[in-house]
Amino acid sequence: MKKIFLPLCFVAAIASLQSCKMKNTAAAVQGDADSKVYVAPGKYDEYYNFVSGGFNGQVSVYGLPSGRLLKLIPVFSMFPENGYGYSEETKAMLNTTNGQIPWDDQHHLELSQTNGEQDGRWLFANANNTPRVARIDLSTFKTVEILQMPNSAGNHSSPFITENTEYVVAGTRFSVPLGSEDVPISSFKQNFHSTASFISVDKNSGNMALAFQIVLPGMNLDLSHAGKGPSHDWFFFSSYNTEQAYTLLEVNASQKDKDYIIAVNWKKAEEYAKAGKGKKVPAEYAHNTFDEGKQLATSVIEHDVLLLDPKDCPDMVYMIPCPKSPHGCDLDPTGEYIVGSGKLAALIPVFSFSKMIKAIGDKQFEGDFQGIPIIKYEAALYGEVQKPGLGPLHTEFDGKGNAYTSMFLSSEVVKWSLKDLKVLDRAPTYYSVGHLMIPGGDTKKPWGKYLVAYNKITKDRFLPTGPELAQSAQLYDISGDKMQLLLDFPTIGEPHYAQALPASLIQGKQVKYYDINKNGNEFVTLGEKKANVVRKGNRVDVYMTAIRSHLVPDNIEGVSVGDDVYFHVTNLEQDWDIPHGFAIKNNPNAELLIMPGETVTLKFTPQKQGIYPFYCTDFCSALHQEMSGYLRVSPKGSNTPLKF
Ligand code: K7E
Ligand code: RUQ
Ligand code: CUA
Repeated sequence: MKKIFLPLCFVAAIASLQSCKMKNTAAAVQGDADSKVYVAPGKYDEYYNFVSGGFNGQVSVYGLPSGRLLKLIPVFSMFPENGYGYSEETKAMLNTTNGQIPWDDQHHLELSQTNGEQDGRWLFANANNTPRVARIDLSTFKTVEILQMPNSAGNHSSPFITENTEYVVAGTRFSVPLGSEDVPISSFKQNFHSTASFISVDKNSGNMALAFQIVLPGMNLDLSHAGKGPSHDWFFFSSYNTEQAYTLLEVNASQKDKDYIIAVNWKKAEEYAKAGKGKKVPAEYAHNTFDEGKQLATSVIEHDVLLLDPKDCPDMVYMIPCPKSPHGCDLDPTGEYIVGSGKLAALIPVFSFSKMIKAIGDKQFEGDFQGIPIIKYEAALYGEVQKPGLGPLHTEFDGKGNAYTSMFLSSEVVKWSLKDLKVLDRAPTYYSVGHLMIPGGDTKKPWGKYLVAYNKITKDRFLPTGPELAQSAQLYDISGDKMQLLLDFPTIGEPHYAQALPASLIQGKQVKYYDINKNGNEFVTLGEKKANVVRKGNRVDVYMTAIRSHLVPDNIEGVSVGDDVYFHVTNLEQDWDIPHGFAIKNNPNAELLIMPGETVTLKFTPQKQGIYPFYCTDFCSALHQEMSGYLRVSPKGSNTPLKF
């Protein structure tokens, strides 16, 4: 969430709030905060913290409690550090039905779960702009799959998962016509739809497939979370703009006093899909997978999708009124309480799953929304948290009966009790917190201990770096009754949601290098003696090896202007942390970074004759500077013989 537009009086109130906060930024840290975040040299952090990159399209990984940056994982953006999106092997990962899209907006992350607990297998990430969902393998920290969503735009309510990772769910923030119909924008009500996509995840391989889409009225699905325990079969979305406005949204989409939480019985939907209640319709979308054996990404275009219409599928979708333009939609660890965070509301409504089920049984409805029954507010309401603060956005849980809600406008984290809905504590954030995160805080088993606030506005928190600043995150100790601010740390891009898990869940299964004997890349070179250069027409394949401290072959002649030269570089090292790099002068496809045992390909189509030096870009040994060579490019048609 980047910006919230508000009535002017609101804005003025907030402006004064924020400016007074700015003056006492240093006052908040007390006690033994320093020792609680100090991770001595050579020691490890306790948690991995995966943080969405927002408009940088990547995922960053920090250690907690130190706040140290451990890695950037490229997902929806090309990445110069390791050649993601530049190498021939990875280009297809960014493929869509509109060609390669090299930069997206990444908002939410979810770690895979078994029985509602983190299992450390995969991390799912959404692309908000061009609707996509990615899967990252946590043994390699590599993006291994990206699935595009048809019939969707603004893939915001995504990628939230069901309790056993049966499905990853993706909901549409910007309603659009199904397919690519040419209709007037003013026909929003009749022609525009939001969709909830249910992507099945294979238990063993993790491979995703778009199982079905539920077609909903035109409105904005914002966020979501799956049920757990008693609510296992259900999935909950927040919605706004149920006014169905399509212009001047900041005013027109905030007129009603309530929008809705949308409750979807996905088990029922699954049964309807199996029973043939859906309609298969044409829809083109890309499905990209990275085969870790072949070390190659391929992209397949799918051609249809199964749509489920609530009109044909009774008892599948219900709506619960929720004040006012709800953003976060969060379920507590027991699966009984559903917290809607009305970003313009002065209270936080908490709904009860068991009351909701009873209300459905007793038909306690107050009409319908384009055919979807609306449950009476009071019939599903457990209670309201009164005066929690201004601008509630997101809620996480500590597993000890407490909820923590971020307050964008009053810049604070508010702790409250699920039992009696009383506010227990508040801690200021610097400034304007968006998401917050407790390790495991949206699962059945939160790990508690820490909370991180990901703030939207940084201002004076760090040394100034011109107009563009890093984003500010803040770490709190939540083990006691009162929250204690421990640490500020800068983050990359604009973090939205984040996840964290104990390091022990994934630390032991990290791949350290690839076994060269299992390298299934079509262009692998198994040993320097096999290094080779092969010409077919104007395509030249260079089978090159890299090992400390030379590239083989290191002199290549017989290439002409306009040839497509493919450097297939195999890193022969069989040891942890000995990558080699590869770069050649004047190549717009940039560079490579090759992990031990891996083969990666760089394409180069020289446009001018001359001598082109190439070299290893990663300082790999005392003779790293010597790890270089020359390519001779002759004029077109010169017939210089191949020599290497
Ligand atoms: Cu609140 Cu995109 Cu999750 Cu940002 S959204 S804050
Ligand atoms: S070289 S160690 Cu360019 Cu000095 Cu790097
Ligand atoms: Cu290999 Cu430097």
